[in-house]
Amino acid sequence: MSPINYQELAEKIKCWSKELGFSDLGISNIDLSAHESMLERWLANGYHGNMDYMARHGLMRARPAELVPGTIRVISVRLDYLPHNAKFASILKDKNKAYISRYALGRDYHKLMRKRLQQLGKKIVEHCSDFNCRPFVDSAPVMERPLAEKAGLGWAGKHTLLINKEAGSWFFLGELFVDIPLPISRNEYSESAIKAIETQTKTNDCGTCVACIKICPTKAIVEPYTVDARRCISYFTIESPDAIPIELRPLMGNRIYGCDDCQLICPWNKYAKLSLADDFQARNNLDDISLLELFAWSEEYFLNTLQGSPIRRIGFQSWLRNIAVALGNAPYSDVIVTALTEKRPDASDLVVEHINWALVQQSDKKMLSEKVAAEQAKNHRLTLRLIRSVEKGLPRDA
Ligand code: B12
Ligand code: SF4
Ligand code: SF4
Repeated sequence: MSPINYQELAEKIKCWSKELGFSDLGISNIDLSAHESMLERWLANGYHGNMDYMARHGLMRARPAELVPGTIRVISVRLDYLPHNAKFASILKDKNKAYISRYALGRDYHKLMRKRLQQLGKKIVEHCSDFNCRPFVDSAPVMERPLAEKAGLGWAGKHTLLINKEAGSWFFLGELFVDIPLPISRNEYSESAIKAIETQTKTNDCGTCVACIKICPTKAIVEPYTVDARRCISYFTIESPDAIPIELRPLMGNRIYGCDDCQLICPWNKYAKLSLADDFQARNNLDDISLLELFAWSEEYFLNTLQGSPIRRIGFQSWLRNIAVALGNAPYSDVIVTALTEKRPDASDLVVEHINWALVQQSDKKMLSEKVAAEQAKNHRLTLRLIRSVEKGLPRDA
C-alpha cells in the first residue's frame, strides 16, 4: 500500500464535509495549554454556576490527548443554523409572544451533527485504514471555541462566541478527534489565535466595538471575552433547574428559552448565511407563538410536540417556570392572571413560586403605579434599542 498523502487527504476531508452539509471545516493541533489558566480562572470565579460537569473534567477539557488517548489533531466543523424569516425584532417587540432562541426552533443539533461527523470518520477510514476518531458536539469535556479558532474557523468575539467575517456567528461547532498527522489549517484566524497566545493580547475584528457587552440585558459579559454564566439568560432558562434569581426575572422580558441579544447586536451578523438544513427551520410555530398558548400545554402535549427538539431536554417544570416569568413581564391582562392562577394547583413548588412572582408583577401593573411603569420602561429600554438596531441592520432577519 502506498504511503498516505495527508495533504491530499485533508483536501478530500474538506470536500466530504461539504457533501455532508457542513458549512466549514478546519484542522488544528491539540495544544490548548494557553487556555488552561483562563479555564481555571473562569471556574475559580464560580462563573459555571451549578454546571458541575464543567469543573468535573478539570484540565482534561484543555488536553484532547488525555480525553481520547492517541489524538494528535482535531478536525473542527461549523454548521450554520439561522432559519429563514427569523423574526427577531418582531417577536422581541411583542411582549405577549414567546421568544425562543433561534437555534432551538427546529431539531436538536447534537444528534444531527454527531451522525454527520461519524459519517465523515467512516469516509476517512476508507482511505486510511489505520485510523481512529471520536466525534464531539457541545460536549462539556471539549474546549470547542479555542479549538475552532486554532482551526481557522473564526475568532472568539467579546461575547465569547465564534464569529466568521463571511458567516457571522449563527452556527454550531463540532469536532472529530483523530490520530493521523493531517496538515494544520492556516489562515488569518489561526494566525491571530497563535499571536494572541504569544503576545497575551487579543487582536481581532472586534476592534474597539463593545456593543454586545452594552446590550446584554443582564450584564452577563462581565469583561471582554468572559461570560458569567450565572447571569446569562441562556443559563438560567436552559441549563439551571433552580429558581431564576429574582433580580434577573424582569430583565428576561419574553425570552423563555435562551437568548440571542449579544449576537443580534453584533455588526458581523449582517453577513450571516441562512441555514440550508430543513431541520433547523421552525416547527410547531415556535417562531411566532403566544406565551398563553404555550402555558396552556399539558406535560403530555409538551413531550409529544417537542420530540426531537432541544427544548424537550429542560423538562416541563423548567418550561413552565420560564413562561411564568415571561407572563409576569407581559402587559397586564385578566386572561394572564386567570391562566397563572389556574395553573397553580398542579404545579411544582418551584413553578408555584414563579407563578406567585408573576401574579405580583401583574397586579402591580394593574395599579399602574408610576414606580412600576418607570421600572418597566427602564427594563425594556435596552430591548427597544436592540429592536431598532435589528430593524435597521438586519432587515432580512428582523
Ligand atoms: C457552558 C456553555 C455555555 C454557558 C457558558 C457560556 C460561556 N460563554 O462560557 C451558557 C449556558 C451561558 C451558554 C450560553 C450560550 N451558548 Co453555550 N456552550 C457552553 C459550552 C458547553 C462550554 C463553553 C465553555 O467552556 N465556557 C468556559 C470558557 C472559559 O471557555 P471558552 O469560552 O470556550 O474559552 C474561552 C477563553 O479561553 C476565552 N479567552 C480567550 N482568549 C482570551 C483572552 C482574554 C483576555 C480573556 C479574558 C478570555 C479569553 O475565550 C475563549 C474562547 O471563547 C460550549 C460547548 C463546548 N464544549 O465548548 C457551548 C457553546 C459555546 N455554546 C454555544 C451557543 C450557541 C450558546 C448560546 C448562543 C445559546 C443561546 N442562544 O442561548 C449562548 C450564548 C451566550 C454567550 N454569550 O456565551 C455554541 C457557540 C457556537 C459559536 N458560534 O461560538 C457552543 C460552542 C456549542 C456548540 N457546539 O455549538 N453556553
Ligand atoms: S446570551 Fe443574552 S444574557 Fe447571555 S451574554 Fe448574550 S446577551 Fe447576555
Ligand atoms: S458586538 Fe462587537 S465586540 Fe461584540 S462580538 Fe460583535 S464585533 Fe465583537
